[in-house]
Amino acid sequence: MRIDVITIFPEMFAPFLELGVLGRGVAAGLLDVTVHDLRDYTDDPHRSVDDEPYGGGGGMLMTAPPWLAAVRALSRESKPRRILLSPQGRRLDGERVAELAAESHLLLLCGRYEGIDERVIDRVVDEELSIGDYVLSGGEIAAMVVIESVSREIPGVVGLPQSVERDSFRDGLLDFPHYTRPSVVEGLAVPEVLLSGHHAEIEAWRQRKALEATRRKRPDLLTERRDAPAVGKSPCAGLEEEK
Ligand code: 4FV
Repeated sequence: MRIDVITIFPEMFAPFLELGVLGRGVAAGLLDVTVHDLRDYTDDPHRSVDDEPYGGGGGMLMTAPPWLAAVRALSRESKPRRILLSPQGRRLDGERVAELAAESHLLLLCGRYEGIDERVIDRVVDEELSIGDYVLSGGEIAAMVVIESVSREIPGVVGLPQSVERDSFRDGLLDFPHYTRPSVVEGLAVPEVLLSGHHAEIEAWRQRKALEATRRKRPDLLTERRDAPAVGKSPCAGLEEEK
């Protein structure tokens, strides 16, 4: 997968693209991410990218010409999915991440200031995407959320495929609790079943705990599931909550 990012702060991405699971995926060529400076697409000596909003209202707005030039320049070879990170967008969720991971080329537009001239959206944006109902000072962090979550869907990026398979939300449930050494922490022991070696019992216990955690922390996920068309055997079937 190819991902291009347009921003006025390209330096924000360097460490993010070098470290951890994502860094290894990029180094292994499983995804190729290129970050572009919007100012390289300005044609004035001051490389300016913002101006005052018509109609007043304070703050500055990003002007259209640099964005139109940048997006068109980066859309010549292949037709990327052109995504503006913005609070007006559809909320990013696991389902949309999986869909985006099936694309061959993403072009992520990171706004700053009060936003971008609407005519950029009219002319060269396929989709607006939001990471949440709050206002950031820039789209860069939202773009990183997209890159990180989509990269985990690319085979080989996350070492153990089953650890992605078991990710929260994968089957609409939150994750089950995890434990590692030491076996006792401040008097709190690891649940016996996990030391039993009985894989079927461990699996059943994990399913029960995942359901319990979802009911307690995100009951909305269960209503979503209940309304979703029944596909195959529901993992909740016969799983009475452990008191
Ligand atoms: C945002 C969000 C977000 C709005 C104005 C950047 C800022 C500034 N992006 N999900 N929430 N963007 O707040 O994606 O230009």
